[in-house]
Order: sequence, then C-alpha cells, then structure tokens
Amino acid sequence: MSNNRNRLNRRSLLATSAVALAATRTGRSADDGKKTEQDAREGLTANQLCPHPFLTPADDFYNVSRGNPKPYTLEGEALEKARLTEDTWRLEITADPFTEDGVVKEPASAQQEFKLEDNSSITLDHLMELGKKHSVKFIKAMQCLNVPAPLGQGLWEGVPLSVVLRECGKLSNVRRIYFWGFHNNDPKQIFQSSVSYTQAMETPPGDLPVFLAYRLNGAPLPLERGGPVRMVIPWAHGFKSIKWLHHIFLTNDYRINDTYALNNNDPESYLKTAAYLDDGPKEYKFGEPVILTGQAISGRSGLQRVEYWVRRLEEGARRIEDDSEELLAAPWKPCEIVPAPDWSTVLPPGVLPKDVLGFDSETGEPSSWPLRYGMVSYNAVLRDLPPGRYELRARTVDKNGFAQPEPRSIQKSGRNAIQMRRITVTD
Ligand SMILES: Nc1nc2c(c(=O)[nH]1)N[C@H]1C(S)=C(S)[C@@H](COP(=O)(O)O)O[C@H]1N2
Ligand SMILES: [Mo]
Repeated sequence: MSNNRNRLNRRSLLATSAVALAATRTGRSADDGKKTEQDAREGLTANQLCPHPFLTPADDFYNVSRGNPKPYTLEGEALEKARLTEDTWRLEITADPFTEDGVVKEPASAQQEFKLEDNSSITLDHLMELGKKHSVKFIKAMQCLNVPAPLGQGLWEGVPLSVVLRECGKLSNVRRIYFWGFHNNDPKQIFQSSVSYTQAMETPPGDLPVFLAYRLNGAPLPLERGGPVRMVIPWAHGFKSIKWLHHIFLTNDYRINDTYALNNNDPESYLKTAAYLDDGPKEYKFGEPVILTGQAISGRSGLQRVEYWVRRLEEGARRIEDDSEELLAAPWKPCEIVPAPDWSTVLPPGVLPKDVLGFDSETGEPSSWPLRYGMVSYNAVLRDLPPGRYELRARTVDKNGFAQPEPRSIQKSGRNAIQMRRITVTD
C-alpha cells in the first residue's frame, strides 16, 4: 500500500492539472504494469477520463429539500416575509427552559438571547461583520445519507458556530445545539438537526469547524442551496447542514432529536467513504475503450484507494450481493485517482489554497489528497474486453483498510452499496 501512496504523492507534485497529467502519463514509467495502464489511456481526453468539474456549480447540486412550497420557490413579498432575502434575513438564538425530573435537572440559559420579538435577532450584516475577522473557507462534498449519488462539491465560506455563540456571552447548562430553517410556519414541515456543545465549540487542530455559510464557490449562497445562510457540518451527511437557517436553539436535553432520526436514520452518522459510478454507454464494439468513471467521497475514515472489478456474465450468472463470496474474492484492481488540480484554475478569483482549511497555510498544499470530506474523480480504462456481457463495479478502500460497504454495512448510517454498470461488448 505504501507503494500506492508514493505514486499518488509523486503524481500530485508532477501534475498540476488533469490535462497536464494526460501529457505526463504517456509511457515514461519503467514499471511495465504501469506502462500498460498508461497506454490504455492514450488518445483519451481529460474530459473523457474525468467528466466532472472539481467544484460543482451552485445550480448543478442535486437538491434534497422538504417543504411545500419549497422555500427556494418563494418570490417577492413571500420571500421577504420568509426572511430569505439579504435584507430581511434574521437569526434567532434562544435557550430552552426545558427540564425533566430525574433526566434533565437544570434548564439551559444564555446571558444574551437574540429574538425577533424584541428586535435583537442577528442580521446578515452582523454575521458578515463577524466574518471579517473569523471567516473560514473549505471544500466539502455534500452527500445525502439516502441518495445513491453525491449531491455536489463546493467551496463553502462562513463564520464558525463557536464565534456566533460567543455573542451570547455566558452560557450555562447547554449540552446540545439545535438549528432549523424556514419551514412555511408549519410545525410539521420543520427540519432540524443538532450538534453537541463540544462539537460546536472545540475543533481539533487540522479538523474543520461547524459554521454558518453565506458564500458558495466565491458568490453569495443562492436561495436554492439554502441561502442567505446555511449551517454546514463538515463531517456529516447533508441532513445536518440545515438550509435557510433561522433559529439556533440551546438546550440541556442531551438526547439527539434530529428530524432525520425519525426515518430510522442514524443521526450521528459521519460522512461515509464511498465510490459512486457514472452512467455510460451500455454497448461497446470490440476494441473500443471501455471507460469507467466516477466520484469517490473521502469520509470520516479517509480514502486509501478506489478499485474496480469486471465480472463476466456467463450463461446463467446470478445477481450477487455485496457480501457474496464471489465479490469478496474477486480480482479487484486499482483505479486511477485524478490528481489535485491546478488550484488557480478551480478556486474562485482571489481565493488562495493557503487560505482554505485543509491546506497548509504556508505552502498551500492540501494536507491530504483526496481532501478530507471532499470528493475526487477516478477512472479505469479497459481495452480488449472480449465480446460478451459484463458487470463493472467500483468500491473504495478506506484508510483503515475496509472495503466498501464495510465497516458500515447498515444502510441507514449512509448509503453505501457497491454500484454496478452492465455492459455488452459486441463483435
Ligand atoms: N431547511 C432544510 N434544510 C435541509 C433540508 C431540508 O429539507 N430543509 N434537507 C437536508 C438534506 S436531507 C440534505 S441531503 C441536504 C441537501 O442539500 P442540497 O439541496 O444543497 O444539495 O440539505 C439538508 N438541509
Ligand atoms: Mo439527505
């Protein structure tokens, strides 16, 4: 495995873009196996090998939103009433008086609360003012726990929740912090999530803070992505990243009562390391290159490699499960992971890699590749598959050596099935 890692490091130093990479790839290696791999890619364009932009344009994210009407469809006066324009946006922060005999002894309290009713709620100007000194930026893949495709990857920017909570002065008996967004004033449409007090206040060095995002890919966060302000929880699946943020609620009730938990989801699940396959042609002529592409998310346990397996479908072949003997014992082979891009071509104008969390603040090099909680493209090119029917699969292996769907094979902790494409090669 260390071999594998060296190769990646060397490559990310050498190649500054996918295009440059395609040029460096053409047969300079002494290693024969490597050479065949390079030959397989000859004549293919960078776009064929990596059909995804590194940052997903804000409009191209896959949208997962509740509510009727959806908050992002509101216009004009309705949008202003919903406090979803830059001028009308307000954030409340209140403390929960809740106690329960023998369970929660003391109520939460805050020296200062921020409320609509007494005009003390926080404005976007106030938040941006905090941002002048404390703003953070980082690249994160958004992924739903229940959707079998990544939603998108953005450069998110905003103010850490810890900085906003300090505006409340002294807090007492706060163990959990809830947040929810606009939901049509209908309590049934509420969508809330939470983090523990410690998760909000204390970020391990090198790790990423919870924050209130107001920019995406260098522009104000659009309404459809949850603007003016959305919570972003770096390590979590999408359901923690509440859109159209309106309310932060401080409570001493330690029990996790996220909306998503009500549908049998694990409310504490971390973003999962997993590979997703792109669609592609179903039929190839013999001799045509079969290009397997996809995206992989580097979750909590990191990403060591992506592997593919070509299963030939013989007469009478059966459907197989992700834990079948045949799959587990199959000759999986490594995919190419597309190296780090030339950051000056993918980051918005004026944003330097060294200013982005997850990058070295002096050298501007990413602290890991793939980026933690980010997403990379991968590919494999198959030449000379004899005529026949095939199943193509891809899976991740995390930094602990677990191949997908392990170690989390329970689907409601994050969708993680091994994806498969069926193709036919004709004479
Ligand atoms: N207010 C609100 N926030 C929300 C949701 C919602 O329905 N309402 N859906 C959540 C879920 S389940 C996911 S996966 C992500 C999707 O984010 P996206 O639409 O920006 O891709 O938003 C989360 N935030
Ligand atoms: Mo989701």
